[in-house]
Amino acid sequence: MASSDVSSFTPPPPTPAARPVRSAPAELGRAATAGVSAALAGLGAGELTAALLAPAGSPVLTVGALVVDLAPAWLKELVIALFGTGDKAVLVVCVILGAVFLAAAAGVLELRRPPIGRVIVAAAGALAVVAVLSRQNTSVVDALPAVLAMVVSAVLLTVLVARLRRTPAGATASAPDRRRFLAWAGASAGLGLLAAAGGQLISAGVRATDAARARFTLPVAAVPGAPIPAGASLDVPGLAPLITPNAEFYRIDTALRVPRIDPGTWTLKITGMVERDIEIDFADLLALPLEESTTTLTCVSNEVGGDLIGNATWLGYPIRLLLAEARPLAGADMVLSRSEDGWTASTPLEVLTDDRNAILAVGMNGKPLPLEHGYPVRMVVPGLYGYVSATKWVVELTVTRFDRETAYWTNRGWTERGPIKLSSRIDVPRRGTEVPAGPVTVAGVAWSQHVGIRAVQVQVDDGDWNEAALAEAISADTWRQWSWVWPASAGQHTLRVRTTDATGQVQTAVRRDVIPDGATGLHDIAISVV
Ligand SMILES: Nc1nc2c(c(=O)[nH]1)N[C@H]1C(S)=C(S)[C@@H](COP(=O)(O)O)O[C@H]1N2
Ligand SMILES: [Mo]
Repeated sequence: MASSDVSSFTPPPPTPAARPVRSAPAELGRAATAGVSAALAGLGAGELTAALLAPAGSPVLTVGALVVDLAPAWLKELVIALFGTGDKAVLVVCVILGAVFLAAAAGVLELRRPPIGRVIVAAAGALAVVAVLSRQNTSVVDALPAVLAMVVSAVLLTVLVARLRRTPAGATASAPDRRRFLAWAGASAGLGLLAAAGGQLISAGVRATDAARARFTLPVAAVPGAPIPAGASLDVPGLAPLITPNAEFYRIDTALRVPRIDPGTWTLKITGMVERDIEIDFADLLALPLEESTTTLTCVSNEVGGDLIGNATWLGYPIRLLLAEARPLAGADMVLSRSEDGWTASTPLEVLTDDRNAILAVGMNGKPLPLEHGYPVRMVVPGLYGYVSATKWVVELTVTRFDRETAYWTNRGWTERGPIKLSSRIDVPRRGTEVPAGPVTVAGVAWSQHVGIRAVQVQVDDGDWNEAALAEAISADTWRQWSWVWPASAGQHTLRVRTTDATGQVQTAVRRDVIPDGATGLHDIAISVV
């Protein structure tokens, strides 16, 4: 019997007459939902990327800033008059509402007139890229969040609208295709909102850190550093300044994003092979009698003649005094320091317990540590290359043994111990420059941290070594300036420098690469005298 046939219970396929239902408000609503969901996913991806990698590239904030720049003065005044200090929030809400409206339109158009929806997404993305790049101090990296937002939105818009087309018009809410579309749209929007919220949390942390650093005034040193003798600094233009300004101090680290640590939550743990675990917070540290000391930091990757070296006056607390409270156990020979972002350095325990100025530093040249130099707290250890000692953003010291633990760079082929090698550099005249014949001042720096410099000599071509005049020393832990007046004769010449440390060891001329424990060889420069 035909009437008992199961097929008679399935709804008939839509007849051509049913087609116009595609334009039903419900259908358009779903298309708008597709557009908005795709846009939320894209914006979330963009905001999270910005928070992680390129804070200057937040699509919402840069488009907002562009709107501010383009808005007529009367409108800005009106917004400020109406909303006061809430003006920024109003702006952000307006940008988001604008984006939602545009996204809904893009969804509808992508369904009805493809690919206009995608064209709208691409145009919005291009606008965001222009907004980013038109700001000062932004680079191509800052455009990444906007590009990513655009790509994610466009792909999801295509996917969602394709799903929508597969949904029979007028299908019930429980139809599988309908449900699948709603699941996709919901997941896109949900993940986007989550990512955006995550990005907000991260950048709120950033703002809190910056504000805390701005409010923080360094305590006065309980123990002032050795005074810097007037004669330590030579007045030679072009010579590296005795104290390196913070803004010019070399920066080396593995941090893609500079860690932002709220000093209110910062703590340092001393643990491992100790009789007593210790944990101190920032207020505890600042309440200790802080000491000032001038120490020259050097990177093991500094090539002969390179500039990965800088000298600063640090304010901090001796690590040996904290270790003395923790009481390292017999057999321990190393301290593994760890930064907030998981970087590690292995420092010989004896270097941190002898009487040198190995400190937990909070101040650099009279200022709180700059963010990129380790705010709020870093290690500074005279005599060792940075990779085995100068942990920035430090949060943990584990007392241990070299035969038990290894550190970030020692896992990558660099040696376990990293004493800084005796070295010297010519700063003036600059390599490759022309100087007039006659007396020419040659000057530079020499260093052998924690040992000290006894002499510097300069050689012209293959002639005799000439004694340079040494500037006064601050201490054995800092570099020393030197100068020599060269009676220069016309022609092409090579100037070469070498130094002798306080123990009488002469700097070797043997050229070695920076791997695995620091470069050796003499710095020379070619000069033409006219
Ligand atoms: N957290 C952390 N600390 C770090 C590093 C790093 O990558 N991460 N690099 C070290 C290296 S190799 C050097 S040479 C010094 C450089 O310090 P500066 O950037 O303040 O000059 O920091 C050291 N401290
Ligand atoms: Mo380094």
